[in-house]
Amino acid sequence: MYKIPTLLFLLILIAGCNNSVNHSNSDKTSQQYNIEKTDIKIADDLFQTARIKEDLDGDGSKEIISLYLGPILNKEDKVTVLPYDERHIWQLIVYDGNDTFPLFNKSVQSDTNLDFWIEYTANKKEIVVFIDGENKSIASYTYDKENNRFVKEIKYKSEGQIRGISPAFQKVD
Ligand SMILES: [Ca+2]
Repeated sequence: MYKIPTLLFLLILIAGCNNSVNHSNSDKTSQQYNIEKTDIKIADDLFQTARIKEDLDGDGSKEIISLYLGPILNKEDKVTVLPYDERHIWQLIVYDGNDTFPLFNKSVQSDTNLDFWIEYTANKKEIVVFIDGENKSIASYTYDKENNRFVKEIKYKSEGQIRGISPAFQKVD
């Protein structure tokens, strides 16, 4: 007797949930991706542009977050970034002991810039990645302790390029 109304209620509930996901604000898109630990070798012709130590998973020891750019020419102690077919490679890697998590690993147009920083909220630490280039986006990466992986969430994305913006950002309180 109760099965059909219960099923109907569930179907309405599921339809309602889907509806709310599909009708997100068009100015802000939110997409989530899981980043599993993956063995990765850093190519010799990549240059480390930034390195931060932070305890992202709360186990008391700090992970290393490294940003690489390439390919480069390292000649007479002078490092030059070479556009290869008008493209650059950016890699953002989290090292946790022997585990590596490639948060970002892409070949992009050579005028693309990438910067990252850590945002501290009450109960989590987010790695925020800002990409300015053929496409620009702001994404956050948080550690998912239960599944030992990172969750990437694209907060904003757009086409076009920001010009003349200062590379130094400050958290807005
Ligand atoms: Ca840790």
